[in-house]
Amino acid sequence: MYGAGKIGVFDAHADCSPDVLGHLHAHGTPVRRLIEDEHVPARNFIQVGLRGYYPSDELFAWMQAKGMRSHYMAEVERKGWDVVLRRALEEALDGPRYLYVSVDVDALGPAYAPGTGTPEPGGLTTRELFPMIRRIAHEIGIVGMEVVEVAPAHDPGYTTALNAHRIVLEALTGLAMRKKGIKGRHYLHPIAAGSARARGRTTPA
Ligand SMILES: [Mn+2]
Repeated sequence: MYGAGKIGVFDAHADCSPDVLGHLHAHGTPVRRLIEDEHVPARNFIQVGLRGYYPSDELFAWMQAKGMRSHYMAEVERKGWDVVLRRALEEALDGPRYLYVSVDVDALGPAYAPGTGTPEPGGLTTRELFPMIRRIAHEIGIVGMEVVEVAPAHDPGYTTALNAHRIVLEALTGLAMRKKGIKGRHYLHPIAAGSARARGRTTPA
């Protein structure tokens, strides 16, 4: 229906291996397949949250050569979340009109999402990810989204399920704001955000 658009991916892993133990279709290969089979141009892939032992130098080189736009946690460490968030939002606005968002729950650190197959320390916090998802849905608009890699068997405290659920709600909130015609960047309810109180109002205007 929408054709080849853009894909915004939140993930600890680049998932662009040519194969996993000889298997072409495995959880570490989908990005490679999408690009090599020309479903989505590489430059329309925006990745946020990459870290850990992956990718290898070889994959680094492949990703660079293809022109993927990848944001590693090292970039967050160096430049701060606000800068990376702004860049990723700009990239999401660039190019094709349609944006699909894929959230691998392991983009969050294991403190926020222990229930996943390949947890990777040092990830995003919920306070970083939630506004990002809401802002993408509101300011850029999305045609679809998914939250993947929640593993209930490893999630005894429901932390991962709660946060995965909230990721979806943040996206729905952004879509609702868009539908309602709320304009501007990083809109927050003035009372909830403290602005109304700062002006001496304690009840809704
Ligand atoms: Mn992952």
